[in-house]
Amino acid sequence: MGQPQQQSEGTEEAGKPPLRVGMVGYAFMGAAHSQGWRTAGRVFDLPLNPVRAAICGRDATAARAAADRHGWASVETDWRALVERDDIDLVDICTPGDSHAEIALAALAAGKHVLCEKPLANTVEEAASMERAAEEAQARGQVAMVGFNYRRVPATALARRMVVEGRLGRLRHVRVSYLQDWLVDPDFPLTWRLRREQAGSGSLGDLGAHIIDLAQYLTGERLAGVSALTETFVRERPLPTGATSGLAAVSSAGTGQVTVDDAALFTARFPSGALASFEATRYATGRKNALRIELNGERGSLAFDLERLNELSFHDGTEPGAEAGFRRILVTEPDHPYLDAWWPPGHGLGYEHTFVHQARDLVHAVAEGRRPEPSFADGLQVQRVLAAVEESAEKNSVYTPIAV
Ligand code: SOE
Repeated sequence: MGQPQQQSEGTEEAGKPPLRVGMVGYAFMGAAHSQGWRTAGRVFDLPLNPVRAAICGRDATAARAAADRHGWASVETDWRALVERDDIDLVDICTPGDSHAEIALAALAAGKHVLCEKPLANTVEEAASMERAAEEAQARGQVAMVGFNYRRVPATALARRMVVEGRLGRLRHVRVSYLQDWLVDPDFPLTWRLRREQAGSGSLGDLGAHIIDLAQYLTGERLAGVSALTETFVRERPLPTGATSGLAAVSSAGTGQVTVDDAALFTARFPSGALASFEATRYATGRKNALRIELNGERGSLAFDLERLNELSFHDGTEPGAEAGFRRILVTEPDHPYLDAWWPPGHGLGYEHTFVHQARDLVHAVAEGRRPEPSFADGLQVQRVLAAVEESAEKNSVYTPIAV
């Protein structure tokens, strides 16, 4: 192990220097990121050619299987060895949050670019140290990005464009929720996502982090303060047997304590005066991956639902009242973000394409030595909002300003 065992696909792309990726983690997010690295250079004309150089996981057999399945050229079982390899340019961190800081700091110190899954870390302190290291590394030409992939849905990118163009005018309301239902069954086992020491928090960090980032990205503002409620509905769950993959797991005899929130609700203020509401839960029976956001401004409104991700609803408040109303924009056209490189007009995309777009944008940032978006500074700021939500919830919803 340690040396490439085969040429990974795409290494011979004419005239393009390689960007040799080493990925830590091979479960759900590892598979999603693999799709991104595999496809980005085939669809988009990139300045560098992403090469799936090495995948890393503690279980050698499982990591080898993931390498074969997703086209990675070699396998490591110790992330420290991966990070030190001379033939790796970028380290992609797809592990649970408790290892993000250690891996990212080592990778930046070793001169690598870094992509880190969300939330950036499990605590503000960890995230702050990562942000500092990323800033120093940026001065050396290294880049560090956090994986808030929902910025890369063409419809959300279009929404941002329309906000910047002033189509909504001054914003008054931001209404966001991220609803899933995979914890409704009280016998669903106690996987790492339900343990504070591994995941940092529950629905809040897993789903809330996405909608905080998306709301701040779309508005172009950072939240000023929050009032929050959190709840853990099922406090004890069966222990899982063996490895868990993605959101699936098998339970065994014995139970353990759930140490994270099951749901988080909070209201918030933006500095401009706009009011926001957020809801993150894994108990919304029947809602599978319903990330919804609505923006109401003086001139118009926009609404998006991830379960209908090729659509954006727009109400143009400047139209004559008798004809005005929400209309559906089918975000499948070449002049929409990312879509000129894909299929003929009218042909939609899905969840996995957000990871392709993420890889595309990161490759451009690396080639240009430019600070990518979302940066580790953005990830740190989201971490501060998460901490403020927890603090407010502990104090029975007391309004808690976000530390700057
Ligand atoms: C599970 O809740 C999960 O996979 C999250 O961890 C991801 O970040 C989100 O994109 C989909 O749901």
